[in-house]
Formats: sequence, structure tokens, C-alpha cells
Amino acid sequence: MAVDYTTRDGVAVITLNNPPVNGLGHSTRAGIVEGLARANSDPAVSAIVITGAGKAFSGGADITEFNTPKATQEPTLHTVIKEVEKSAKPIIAAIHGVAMGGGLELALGAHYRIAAPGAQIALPEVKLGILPGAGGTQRLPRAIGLEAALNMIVTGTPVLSEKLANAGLFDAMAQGDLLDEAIAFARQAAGKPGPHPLVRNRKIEHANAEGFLQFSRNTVAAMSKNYPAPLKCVDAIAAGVKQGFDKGLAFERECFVELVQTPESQALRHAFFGERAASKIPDVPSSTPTRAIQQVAVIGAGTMGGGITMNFLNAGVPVTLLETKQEALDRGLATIRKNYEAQVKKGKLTAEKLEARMALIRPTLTYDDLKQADLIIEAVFEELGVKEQVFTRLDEVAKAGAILASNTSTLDVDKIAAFTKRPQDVVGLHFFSPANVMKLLEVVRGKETAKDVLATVMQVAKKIRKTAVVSGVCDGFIGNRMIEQYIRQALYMLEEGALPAQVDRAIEKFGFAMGPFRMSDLAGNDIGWAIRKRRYQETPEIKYSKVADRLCEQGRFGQKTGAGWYDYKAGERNALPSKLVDEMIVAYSKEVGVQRRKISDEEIVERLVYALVNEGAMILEEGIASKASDIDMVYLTGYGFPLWRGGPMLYADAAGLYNVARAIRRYAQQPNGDAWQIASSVAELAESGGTFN
Ligand code: 3H9
Repeated sequence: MAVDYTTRDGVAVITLNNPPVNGLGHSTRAGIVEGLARANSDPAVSAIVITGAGKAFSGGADITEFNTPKATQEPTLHTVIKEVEKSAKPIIAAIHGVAMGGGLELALGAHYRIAAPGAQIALPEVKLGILPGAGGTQRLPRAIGLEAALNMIVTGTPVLSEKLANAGLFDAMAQGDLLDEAIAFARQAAGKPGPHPLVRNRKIEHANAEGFLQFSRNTVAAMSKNYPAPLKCVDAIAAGVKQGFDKGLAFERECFVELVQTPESQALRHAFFGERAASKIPDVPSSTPTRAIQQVAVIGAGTMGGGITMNFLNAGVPVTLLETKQEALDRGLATIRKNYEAQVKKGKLTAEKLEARMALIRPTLTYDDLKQADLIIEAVFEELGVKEQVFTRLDEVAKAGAILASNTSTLDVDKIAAFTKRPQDVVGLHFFSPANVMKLLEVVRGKETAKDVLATVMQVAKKIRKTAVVSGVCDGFIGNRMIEQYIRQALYMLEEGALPAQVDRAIEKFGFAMGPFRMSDLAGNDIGWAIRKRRYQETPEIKYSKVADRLCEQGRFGQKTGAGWYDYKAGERNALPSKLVDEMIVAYSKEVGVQRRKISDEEIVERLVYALVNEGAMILEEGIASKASDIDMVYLTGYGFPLWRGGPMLYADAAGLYNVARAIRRYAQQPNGDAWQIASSVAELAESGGTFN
């Protein structure tokens, strides 16, 4: 049963009981209506409390029902709230843990609300590309005022119940046991003459509502370019202000129905579930025991090591930071401090917290100090010989059961594990730069990595607020293996007729944060060069355009050398198209005998994105990623793929695999077409009409 019904002291208690977050799916909604009818027809009941079992009042509508018949099956949430408002006996919503979305809307329909401190109160629908669709845009402004409500609705950010204690939302804050106090409150309310107050009957007071709404519309429009929902939130609130509650409610409903069908909402919901799905590993059940991680060690205090260290300091975990030389250690510590100081300057961190975090670092020059560490992450030079030295030494000093992790971005984790006598304790933890900022963490599972090691690092990832995605061992893992094909296409297009600024502009218009050439200039063109040089040795059969090598031969490594694919003025980051580079590209085409042609923006986007899709499909076929949404999460959280498109695999689903396959086959016929070997799953899904997700 999704709803429990009991009575106590003449008060009916309707308890939402639909774990994990008491989502308002159909059976919960039906249960509430049934409970209300029972309470209202029972003469022994004088009032009703609605509360939630477990850790939440309610996390809102059941998102899994969206776009299915269940979402609109009666009783809808609208009907439930109507029944609540209609009740002759007073209804008290008793809120703890979480009251979000439809959960808060349900509570707003009640006559009275009592909240426990610490509850997260939000209308987060906008984060799913929709708007509150059960009266939230109408009732919240009437409860807490226009400005505060608009802010909550447009951002979706949770606010702690105690911060709303005097805002007009709650009639009381619980001091002790929430249910006891809600029942006492209900008994008192039952003694008062009806009708009991309803939020819908309150007025929205504002000295200049029209002006404020216009200002909000302008601000929100500028901030939410690719997302239709935030502006609709403002429109729905405005409709209620201007035309009254009922018309506002009807307009809100219209907007909800429209938004829930949009590709942006589908993408955001995909990301919501994708993030949670990524934390589940098919053959590692949630009951797998984990190892205690109380002390962490990081080897290497460079950019990566420093960033990795900060993640743990931020989570309150002590870190032993190892370097080979005192100067390098001092430099690393100074950089960490500088990063924190920048946060203090911005008002994001207090000076005390800065000191508390720095105090958690134990700098050292000796491996012997790593003996107590439960998790050791190396972030040293990306070269197998260097890794061998580190892991051989770690095997000697680390305590039994310590997890030994490598931050390698391309090397073979199985080979690294084989440098130790405990390969089951070795795992890849591939952080992305800047490691203290980027959400993505690729967890690389070696063939011998123990299940409890995996379960532990997934838990650690959650603690340091990363989106962890498990990847099998292959060159580049999920993210870099795919980006290589994307860059390969970008370089071929230069050779065939495009210029860096055109390629970047086209893919940035598609929504990428940065095109491949601006990105490469930022990261350092020498990094890709080093990888290609390795490839020329290891896989001579794979062809690459040599145009990027020419650039590097001229020492144009990007921003750090003041010149790359673009020119840079001293001390500035603006990418200025370079006449010299453009001429070099045109000369290169001539040299390799390619007749340059005009390449359309559409072709640029297709070749870049489908290169990701095709490689992603192979990664799935090989079991390197266990599900398509994992690949999407890698691209959304680590590679700047536009969130509102949901990641490359969802994008391919939306474009239609038939169209994707057709385009790939067409590009395979063009010069440089040998880079396109269509993945068998792309071909199969094109045939069957199926999708990846
Ligand atoms: C809405 O209400 C529309 C209405 O305005 C109008 C209707 C007409 N539905 O995050 P967790 C699952 S839209 C379905 O790890 P936490 C989640 O997938 C809704 N499932 O826990 C996961 O499943 P699994 C507006 C949901 O403690 C499990 O619960 N509400 C829902 O870290 C645990 O989730 C929101 O947008 C849901 N609504 O955080 C709130 N919520 O175990 C979205 C959660 O299979 N939810 N699940 O992986 C959240 O922000 C967090 O889940 C919450 C708990 C803060 C509640």
C-alpha cells in the first residue's frame, strides 16, 4: 500500500508510504483520496494529518510516470489537491525531510502546515525542464510573497524549512516530535469554526508587481537561453497575478502539458535518472560491503594532484600529500591555498574554513608516511615507467586492504595493477581538470578490481560530490576514447576545407561550451601531439590528419605559449583567428592533394557528434560502458556536451538512428571516409527502429 491510514485521538493520519521518497504516483494519489473520504465520513474523526513515512514528506510527482497514461490517470494531483481543499475537516500537512515539487504543492493545498526543522523545501520542477504543474506557481506566491516565490520557482533551489519559518508558509515549526505536534495542532484546529483557511484565497501583495515581473522576465530570458521552462514559470506566475487564481492555474496546466513534451525536459529527466543509474554497477549489488576510508593520500602535488586533494579537504577528509622535492610540495600547497583564497575573496568560503581545510593536509616527501592511508591516489606523470615505479613502491608501503588508485587518463589499468601483488585493490580514478571543479569521475575497473573496491570508490565519489561513471579498461576509457574520434573528424575537416573558427563556431552554436580548437588551445596542443606520436607507433594502421602536428612543430601549443590554433594577446584568453595558421592549413591541403570545399555547419556538427555516437556505440558493444546513459553522463559532466540535449546517445535517439546511420554511411564515402566504420549496433538500431536509451 502506498498510503497508510490510522487514527489517533480523533485525528486521522494519512501517511504517504511510497519509498524511497513518497513519490506521488497513481497509487499514492488514489490512497490519499481514499483516506480523505474515509476520514470525512467517520464521525469519530475531527481533523486530518497528512504526513510522510521514512525520510521524506514527499519528493513530488513520480517522474517515471511522465508521458505515460498513469500521469493523467485520475485521481490526478489536481484532483487530490481539490479534495484536500474541499475537506470540511481541517487538514494539516506535517512536513519533514523533503517537500518538493508536487509534495510541496500538496502541502500548499492543506489548510495548515507544520514543519520540522531541516526539511528541504523546493519547487525544483524547472531543473527537469517543466514548471510546477499542480498549483505551485499560484499558491507559493500567495504563501510567501511574489519575489521570494518567483526566486524559488525559477531556480528550483531548496530552502531549509527553518529559513521559511516566518515567511507565511508554515503555521508552526515543530519543536519535538513532528507527528505528536501535528496531531495536537489538528485537534486545536478542529475546535475552531470553519471554513478553514486556504492559500488560494490569499492575496498577492506587491507594490509594483507588473514592474517586478517585467524585470524578472528580462533577467530570466537572458539566463535561460536554451531552456524554455524558466520563462514559462514567470509567465504562469504573472498570469495568476493579473488574472487571478483560477485562470493562473489553468494557464499553469497548459504550460506544464507543453513543457513535459519538450526535448529539453526529456534531456533533463534523462540526466536526473542517468546520474542515479551511473552509481549502480550491474554485478555489484548495493549490499556489497565497503572499506572504511578515513585517510587519503595523494601522490603528486601538481595541478591534478592538488585539485584531487582539494576534493577530500572540502569533504573534511585528511590527506597526506606526497612529492619528491620540497619545492614542488611547497608550490603545490601554495596553489591549493591560492585557490581557496580566491573562494574567500568571492565570499564562497570563510577564512576559518580555509585554515581548517589547509590543516587537513599532511605534506610529506617520504612514502613511509602513506602507511596509514586507506585510499592512495597517484597523479604523477602519464608514463607507464613512472607509474611502475610508483606502484611498486606503493605495494611495499601501503597497508593491507588499502585501495591503490591511478589517475591515469589513457594508460592500461591492468598493466598498472600488475606492478603490484594486489591487483584486486587497484582501480583507476580518472579526475578531470580542474579536478576540484569538474563533476565527472571515471572509475576504471581493471579485470581484477575487487567488487568491494568498486563499491567503496563509488561511495567515496558521492562523498566528494562527483558523478562517478564506471568504465572498463581500453585506451582513453569512455570519454577520451570518444573525443579522439571527434578530434580526428575536426582535423580532417580542416584539411578538407574548414578553418578552426568555423568548426568551433558551428559546434558552439550546437551548444558545446567550447569547440575542439579553442579547447585544444586551452588544454595544450602538445598533449594531443604526444598521444598521436604514441599512436603512430602502436597503431600505424590508423590514419590521422597531420595538420595538428604541423601546428605543434611551430611551437604553437595554445594559450600557454600565446599561440595555437588561434592568436592570443599577452595576458588575454580571447581566441583571435590566426592568418598564419589559416594559411598553413590551406597550404597543408594543397600539399596532401585535397581540393578544398565549403563545408556546411550542418556537416561539421554531424561529423563531430556522430563520431562520438559511433564510438560510444562500440564502447557499449564491448561492455566498456554498461549502459548508454553512462556515456551521456560522461559527456554532460566532463566534456561540455549541452545538457539540454541530454548527451550524445540520447541525441542520437532523438535524431533517429536511421538518420545517424545514413549520415555515417554517406561520410564513409567521402575523402577520409576510412575513419568511419559504422558500429554494428548503430546499423542494427537503424534497421529495427530502436534506441540506445
Ligand atoms: C513534480 O512534482 C511535478 C508537479 O509539479 C506536477 C505534477 C502534475 N519521482 O536522489 P536520490 C528516486 S516533478 C520518481 O538518490 P536523495 C530516484 O530516482 C517532481 N523517482 O535520493 C532514486 O531512485 P533509485 C519534482 C524519484 O536522498 C531514489 O528516488 N521533484 C523522485 O539523495 C532516491 O533518490 C523533484 O524534482 C521522483 N520525484 O535525494 C525531486 N525523486 O534508488 C527530485 C527521487 O532507483 N528528487 N526519485 O536510483 C530529488 O531531488 C532527490 O531525489 C531527493 C532525495 C532530494 C528527493
